Amino acid sequence: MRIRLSHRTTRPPCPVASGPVYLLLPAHDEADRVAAVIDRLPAQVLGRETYCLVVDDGSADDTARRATAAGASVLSHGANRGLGAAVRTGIAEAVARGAAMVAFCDADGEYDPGELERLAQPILEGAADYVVGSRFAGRIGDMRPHRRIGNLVLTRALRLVARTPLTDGQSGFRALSRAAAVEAEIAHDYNYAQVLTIDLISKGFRYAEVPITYSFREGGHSFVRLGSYLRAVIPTVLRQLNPP
Ligand SMILES: Nc1nc2c(ncn2[C@@H]2O[C@H](COP(=O)(O)OP(=O)(O)OP(=O)(O)O)[C@@H](O)[C@H]2O)c(=O)[nH]1
Ligand SMILES: [Mg+2]
Repeated sequence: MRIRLSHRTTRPPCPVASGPVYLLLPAHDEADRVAAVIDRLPAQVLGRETYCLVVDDGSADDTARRATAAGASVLSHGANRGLGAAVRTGIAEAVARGAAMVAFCDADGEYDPGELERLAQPILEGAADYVVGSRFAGRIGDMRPHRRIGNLVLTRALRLVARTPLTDGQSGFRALSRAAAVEAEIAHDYNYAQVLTIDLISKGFRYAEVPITYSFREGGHSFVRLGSYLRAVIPTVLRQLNPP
């Protein structure tokens, strides 16, 4: 049984796509926070128009209405399917709408869409296909101590598994070139953090990191619980590493 990716392959880089930039926000019960996140999206990055797409994953609150009022397009799952499923839905929709690049971040205000250009630059200049905003290479305003330790331990594990010197395996702010977005497969509905990175690196897409700013959510509820997190992620990663 494999516990690491086989040695890295790289594919010939695809030309940079033309078209707009999409910021996707997976959202579950973020009515009080989502509009402020949308408001921080610049109208353009590097000369490209930006659009905001919110995937409302069965929220019981007013998330969809508040996001629409703030100017985003809203896709609704109707029922709660999970963060991985929501990002999968949003990436497919952005690709269908002609995105040159698809970025996504939490809808709870922990990440700043004002920093989108940092993630966009390597992609729109043709230097990378998959860019992760690293909190540990950037500035962390507030992160609970047990979260910090958990993030560092899981990052170290992913670094070994993916054979990539990454510094933030669980970042919630990422961007994909159009080519990477077309081929990305999120292997389970639960989340995307590890499975998306393994998927894109195993397909030979070029990885890059940029420093970003992070501060812990000021309201609402986190869905992350370590026990259920590991029970969901570990079997899926092992299946990814050991395809039939
Ligand atoms: N689609 C979907 N999104 C979710 C679900 N649970 C949370 N989210 C959203 O996914 C993003 C990340 O979830 P969080 O709970 O913030 O996860 P986290 O950032 O690791 O945890 P915190 O640091 O505590 O916020 C947020 O925008 C949530 O609204 C869910 O079941 N489905
Ligand atoms: Mg969050």
